[in-house]
Parts: sequence; C-alpha cells; structure tokens
Amino acid sequence: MSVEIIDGTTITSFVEDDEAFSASVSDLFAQLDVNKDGLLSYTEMVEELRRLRVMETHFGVDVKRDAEEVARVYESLFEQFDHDMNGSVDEDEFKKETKKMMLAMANGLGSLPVQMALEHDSLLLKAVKREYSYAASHNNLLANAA
Ligand SMILES: [Ca+2]
Ligand SMILES: [Ca+2]
Repeated sequence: MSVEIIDGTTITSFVEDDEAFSASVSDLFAQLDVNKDGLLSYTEMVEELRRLRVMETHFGVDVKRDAEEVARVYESLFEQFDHDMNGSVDEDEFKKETKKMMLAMANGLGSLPVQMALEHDSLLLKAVKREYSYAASHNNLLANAA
C-alpha cells in the first residue's frame, strides 16, 4: 500500500497513453490468469473485483452488505467485463472494461485531488508513477533549457 494524491487527469492521461496503458493491462491480465489459458474466469477475477469495489467505496457509495449481496455485486461486475457473455473474460474485454471503469472513475474524481491508499501493483498506482516520471523528465527538460 502506498498513499498517493490522485486526480482525474492522472487517470485519463494514463488511459489515453495507449502504449503505457496496454502494457500495464497486459501485465495485470497475465498476473490474474493463474492457469495461463489466456482467459479470466470468475474465480481468477474475484480478487480484482474486490479491488474494484474498494475503489467504489472511496466514493462514499458503500453501504453495509451481507456476503450474499457482495457476491451478487462481484457477479454483476464480472458480467460487465464479459461482453460476449461466454463466461470468461479475454484480454480485449478486460482492457475495454478496465478503460471504461477508469475513465468513469476519472470523471467522478474531476480535478479535485484526493488521497488514496493504492496497492502497489494496481493500475492506479501505475498511473501515478507514470505522472511522476513524466513530471520528472519535464523538469529535466526545463533544467536543461535553463
Ligand atoms: Ca485463466
Ligand atoms: Ca467473454
């Protein structure tokens, strides 16, 4: 876990950087695909769905739910990913839905920076790190120009 300041722009600029975003999504996909069949089953995705829900709770929409309700929330999240409803999520579906969710999240955040505890291999942390390294190289350019 690391606590970072994040705003909507951090996320959108990461998602719109197709190269960086695709690479990060592929990494995450490979990590989740435990049996390496190139598809994510519900079981393989449960951990990630849990994280997505944690993201959701950051927006204050969390209500106390019992285990059965939580399972239903996970299932409906999984169905959102599984566009062709064949019971598994391929990399393309995963990327499309992740992108959509991250952009929705960016919209929710807007330009108001918030503090968030991010897990160290999460896409959001990658978005933050990307922004840092971009800022660092930009500052170097400014320093070199001066
Ligand atoms: Ca799999
Ligand atoms: Ca599918």
